[in-house]
Amino acid sequence: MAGEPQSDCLFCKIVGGEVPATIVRETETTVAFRDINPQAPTHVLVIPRLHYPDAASLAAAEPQVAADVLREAHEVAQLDKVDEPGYRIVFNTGSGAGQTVWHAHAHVLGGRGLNWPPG
Ligand code: IU
Repeated sequence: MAGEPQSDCLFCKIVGGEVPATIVRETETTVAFRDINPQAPTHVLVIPRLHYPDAASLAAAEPQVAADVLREAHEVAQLDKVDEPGYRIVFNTGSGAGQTVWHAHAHVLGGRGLNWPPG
């Protein structure tokens, strides 16, 4: 059921402590951890503790938690001191956009020049 932990979801296992991750910050509603395959000096994933398959379904069902994810993304950027000159928050949504893990997550990327348009 939406919002419930999924036994086959890697990020639910990280939330549950069954799979190790390099945790950066935790709140009542979110967990932030370093991406296992970093694409920038700072590459942190911020996820809701609740399982929703993507950012859009999270925002529709739990708008406050979606806002928590955004707030935490900025906290992480400040913690890693990449908030200046700037950082990027990415929600890959759908396989065509490169989404591979079906538990909503924000990528927080910073610490190097970030091109636009993205690849
Ligand atoms: P995507 O937007 O769904 O493609 O992002 C999934 C991310 O999860 C991707 O950057 C992976 O490197 C990352 N990741 C991870 O940090 N730890 C893991 O065990 C696995 C994927 I599988």
